[in-house]
This record gives sequence, C-alpha cells and structure tokens, in this order.
Amino acid sequence: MINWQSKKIVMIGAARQGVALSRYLTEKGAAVLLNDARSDEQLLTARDELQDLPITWVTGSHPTEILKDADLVCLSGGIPLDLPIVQEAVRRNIPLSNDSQIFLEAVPCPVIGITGSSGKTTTTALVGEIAHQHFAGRKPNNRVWVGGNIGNPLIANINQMQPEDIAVMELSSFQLEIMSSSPHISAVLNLTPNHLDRHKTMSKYISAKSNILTHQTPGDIAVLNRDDPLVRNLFSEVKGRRLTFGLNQPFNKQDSTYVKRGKLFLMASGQVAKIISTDLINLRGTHNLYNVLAAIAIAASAAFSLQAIYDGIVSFKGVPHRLEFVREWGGTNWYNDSIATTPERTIAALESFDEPIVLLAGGRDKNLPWDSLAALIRQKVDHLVLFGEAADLIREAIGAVNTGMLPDTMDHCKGLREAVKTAALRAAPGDVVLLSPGGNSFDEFDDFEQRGNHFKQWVKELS
Ligand code: UMA
Repeated sequence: MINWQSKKIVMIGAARQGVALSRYLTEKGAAVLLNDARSDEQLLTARDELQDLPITWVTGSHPTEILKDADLVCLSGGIPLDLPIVQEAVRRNIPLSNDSQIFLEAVPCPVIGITGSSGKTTTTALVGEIAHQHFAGRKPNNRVWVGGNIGNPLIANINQMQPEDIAVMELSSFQLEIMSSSPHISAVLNLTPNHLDRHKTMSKYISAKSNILTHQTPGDIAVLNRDDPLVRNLFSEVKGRRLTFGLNQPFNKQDSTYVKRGKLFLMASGQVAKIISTDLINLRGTHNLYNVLAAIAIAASAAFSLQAIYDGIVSFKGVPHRLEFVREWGGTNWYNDSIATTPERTIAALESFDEPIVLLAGGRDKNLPWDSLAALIRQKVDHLVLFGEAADLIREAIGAVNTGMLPDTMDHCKGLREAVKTAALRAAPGDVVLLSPGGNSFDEFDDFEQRGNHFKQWVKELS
C-alpha cells in the first residue's frame, strides 16, 4: 500500500472523480491541490462537499505553476491528455494517475473490470445483480460494490471494503488510457469508433481500451467478445485464462458462452450448462443478448453459482436511459435511449424493435459518420423527428423524403421538448416512439442523464 503521507498531489477536475479521490488522498495524509477550470461560484457544491478537509483550491484556469514540487498529477476522466497543463506535467516527468488506478493499487478484494464501446453500464449492473444473488444465498456478510465510470467512483467506498467482498467496476477508455494496473477479471465487450474527438485515432482508442488486459498476470482472467474482430485481435494480449462470448457455439470446447435454439449456454472446463431461455431476459435487442452472454462468462469466471446467474438475469430489469420503457400513451410505447450518443448505438436500438418506429434523433454531432444509420432509418423508421445541432447533418445523410419510401415524414424541431410534442402528433397506436439521438447531449443539456430525465418528464406530461 502506498504511503501518501506528505505527498504533494495535483488533482485536475473537481467533479465526481476529483472530489472522491481528493477526499481519499487527503484522508491518507497527502497534500492535495484541487484544480478546475470552472469558477469558485460554479464549484460551490464540490467545495461544500470537501469543506472539512485541508485542500488547496485553484480554480478558473489551469496555471502551470501548480505543478511545482508535485509528486503526482491525477486526472479526472473529462481531462484530455493534450490539455497544456497535462502536457507540461509529462514534460516535467511527473507521473499521471487517476481514481481507478489508485483504487486498484489499494483495493483489498477481487475486482471485475468491464470496458467496451457500448454495453458497459448494462453489463456492469447485471454482473452486480448476479453477484448480489450469489452472496445473498451463501455469504450474507460479504458485500458487492458496483461503480466506476457507471457514475460512482469506487475509491469513495474503498475504506469499507473487506477481502471477502467483490468490486464490479466499469472502466472507460479515458480512465484506462493512463492506467498501469489491470483488474483480476477483465472484460472487453466490443470495440467500435467512439470518443475519437479525444483519442484522435482508432488505434489509440483501442490501445487505451486494451490496457484493461495489459497488466494482468497468469493468475488473472480475460472475458472477450469472439464475434468482434477488433476484440479478437486482443486475444494475443491474454496472460491468464480466457473465456469468450458470442452468438454461435464455438467449434472447439473453449471456455465460452453462446446461444443455441433460444437458450444461453456456458461451456467451462469441458462441461456444458444451460443457463436460461432467451424469453426470460427482460432486455431487448441483440446487443443486449451480447451483454447477457458477457455477464454469464464474467460471473462464471468469478465462480458465482449457476443459480445466482439465472436469478440475477431474471430479476434484472435494465438501467435507466438505455432502451428504458417510459410509458404507454394512446396505444404508443415510449422508450428512452438517451445514452445513444453515437449513430452506432442508435442502430443497435432500432434493431431492437419490429414495430413501426417514430425516432427522435439529433443532439450534438461527435464527428462520426451518419451514413449507416441513415440507411437503416430508410428501412425501419416511419417518422423521423430531428432535433438539436446534428439535425441538418442527419437530414443530409438521409436525403429527400419521397412518397412510398421510408421515412414517411421528417420533422425538424429546435429542441427535444418540441420533438416530443411533434412525435406525439405523428405516432399512431401500435407504434414505438424512441428517443435514441445518435449525438451527445451537450448542445442542450449537461449530460445524457439530464436529457433522458427531461424526456421522461415531458413524455409523462403528455395528455
Ligand atoms: N474540467 C477542467 N478542465 C477541462 C475539462 C474539464 O477543469 O479542460 C473540469 C470540469 O470543469 C469539471 C470536471 O473537470 O469540474 C469534470 O470532470 P469529469 O468530466 O471527469 O466529471 P466526473 O463527474 O468526475 O465524471 C467522471 C466520468 N466522466 C468522464 O469520463 C468524462 C463519468 O463518466 C463517470 O461516471 C464519473 O467520473 C464517475 O466515475 C461519464 C462519461 O461520459 C458518464 N464517461 C464516458 C463514457 O462513458 O463514454 C467516458
């Protein structure tokens, strides 16, 4: 365990990760300087949360003078590595770290780490549910800790963790990029273009993600998607045991999960176990089937019981803002998929429905291509309601509305509220009305959660 006594730490970013890590390090005796580009006024909540601790605050900008005598610079997920102060720290050979790295260095219990371009949160939450079922039946005193990029940094709970517990941790490419430890069980769900505005190239993005495997040892376990060619490329990185997941049964008897005649199976050490029928899964779409297959493989790696795996899947109802059912209104079913901040995630959402669809798409463009989504909209969407900054780009990718071709109508609304009202006018009984924007939320909201919460509120107000 690192001795933090009198170490000088510069923490950049004073939101969830920055606040949690500053508390942890200060309580361990470090001298923490917390730096954020926001003003004191904007940081009132964070300052209030940490007011009992002797932390030095530097706000409003990132002056390089704060690096003087620093032993370590810790970065929040939202801090890009090309920020001048980070570049300067690198130039001065000051090591970089973050909440997840420091968590892995100090955690007393085994850790399951889950990453991927999509499905991380659903899979992390599902594995957490299975772990709860496992411990509930057998070891009532052991605790399950679910957190990380999912919303709550686990470093905030580390002091309560015991060796018999288990931590299930969602890890982002932003966190993994600078990490030098890997979890005991590491899963990579899929790799598709995302966050390229930050990582610049796909190979740098993959390199960041693959860090979840790089520092594993022969006693560790990797769970990988064998149907994803880019994840398959990571097979050579595996140091210990490997389990794979995918739709079809592998030809050889490798440790794996798969689907056969509507049932999900686990093959481990040459033994086959039927886990569950697909009709007992409460999550829609093939992408969610992958998430469940991954969760089974992860749970098996952690030696959770087959009964706990079954019970966990049956009781799991999904995560807010991910194909979340909002309400039935006038014979139409409304879904909130505000998490879809890339065209590729909107494609996965559209493929989850066979009903006629009214799609609300837009938000802020992330510089990703809209062509494949446009082609699918032409096949599957009856009414398209565009909103936000990306509306024109999506409209251009789709082209003109022609009689006898989908979409029947294409509306352009200024914001999401107007889009909800327009969708309500377009929808007919039997339709699914789906918010799955494809762009991020920052043109109108603080984050995808705020966007999804407003959407749910406005949908509930429809009368
Ligand atoms: N800031 C600066 N200078 C900058 C940029 C930001 O000072 O140049 C400051 C902001 O003023 C703000 C702070 O940095 O005060 C924001 O830091 P942050 O964005 O890391 O916010 P946190 O609340 O700490 O959220 C982070 C994760 N955010 C990111 O990785 C961008 C959250 O993931 C995570 O849930 C949370 O920690 C808890 O672990 C969000 C996310 O979008 C959900 N993640 C991406 C994803 O899932 O795709 C990676």
